[in-house]
Amino acid sequence: MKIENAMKRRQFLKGTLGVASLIALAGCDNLTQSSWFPGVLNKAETLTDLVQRAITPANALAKEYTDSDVSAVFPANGNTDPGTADYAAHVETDFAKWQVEVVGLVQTPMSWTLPALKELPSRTQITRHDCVEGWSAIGKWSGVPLGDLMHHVQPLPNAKYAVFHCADVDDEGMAYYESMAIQDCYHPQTILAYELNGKPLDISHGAPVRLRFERQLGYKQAKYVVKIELVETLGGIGQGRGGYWEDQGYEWYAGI
Ligand SMILES: Nc1nc2c(c(=O)[nH]1)N[C@H]1C(S)=C(S)[C@@H](COP(=O)(O)O)O[C@H]1N2
Ligand SMILES: [Mo]
Repeated sequence: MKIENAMKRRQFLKGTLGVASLIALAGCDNLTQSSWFPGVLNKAETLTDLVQRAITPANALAKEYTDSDVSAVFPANGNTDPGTADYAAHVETDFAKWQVEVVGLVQTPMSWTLPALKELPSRTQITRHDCVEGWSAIGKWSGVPLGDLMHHVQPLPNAKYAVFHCADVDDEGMAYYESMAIQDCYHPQTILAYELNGKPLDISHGAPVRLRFERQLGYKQAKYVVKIELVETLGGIGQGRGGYWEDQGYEWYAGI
C-alpha cells in the first residue's frame, strides 16, 4: 500500500473511532473476536475493509519457501479418506464431476467442476503447515485464488464469513467444516488447492480440492471441500463455533 493511502486510511480511522480505539485496534491481533469490535463493524461494512487493510497483521503474507525446502514427506492428518460411497464414485471418475458450490449471501450463486477450476488462473506457493498436534511440513500448493471466485459470485454486503463444508463425516455423523472472515477470502495466499508438490492432491491430503489458508493453523486447512457458504453469522452451523475443532474447544482465530 502506498504510504499516502495508508495515511489517509489512518486519518479516516482516527476520525471514526477516536484515538483510544485506534490504539486498542493496533494492539488487538484478533479483531473479529474481540467483544466490542463486531458492533463497530455492523455500523459500517466498509470500515471492515479499511481496518483490515490498514492495521490487521493477518493481511501480511505468510513466508514462502523454495523448492529445495519442500519436505520429503508431508504427513496426512485427521481424516485421510471420507470413505463414503459417493466419494468413492468420484475417485473412480478421477473427480471429473466434483463440484465446488459457492452459495449463501452472494449476488450470483455459482459452482465449478474440478476441470473448470483448473482452467482458471492459478497460484503456486511453498509454505509451512503447522498442526497443533506438534508437526510441521513444507509443501508446494497450487490452486485457484479464492478471491477470484468471490469476484464471480459477488458477496452481498451482509456476508461476514465464508464457511467451508467438507465431504468427510465423523463417527457421529458430524461433517468437517471450517470458516474464515470474508476479508481473508481475498488474501492472495488463500487458495483452493488441487495440487501438492506438482501432482494432483491425493486422497489423504484432501483430493480433489482443499483450502490453503496460510498464516493459520492446520485445522483451518479444510480438505475435501464441496461447498463454500457465505453467511452473516456462524450460529446454526455445526455447534455454532465456526469449525469442527472449534466446536470442540479450539480457537476460531488460529493465526500463526
Ligand atoms: N475435511 C477435513 N479437513 C481437515 C481435517 C480433517 O480431518 N477433515 N484435518 C485438519 C488438520 S487437524 C490438519 S493438521 C490438516 C492436515 O492436512 P494434511 O492431511 O494434508 O496433512 O487438515 C485439516 N483439514
Ligand atoms: Mo492439525
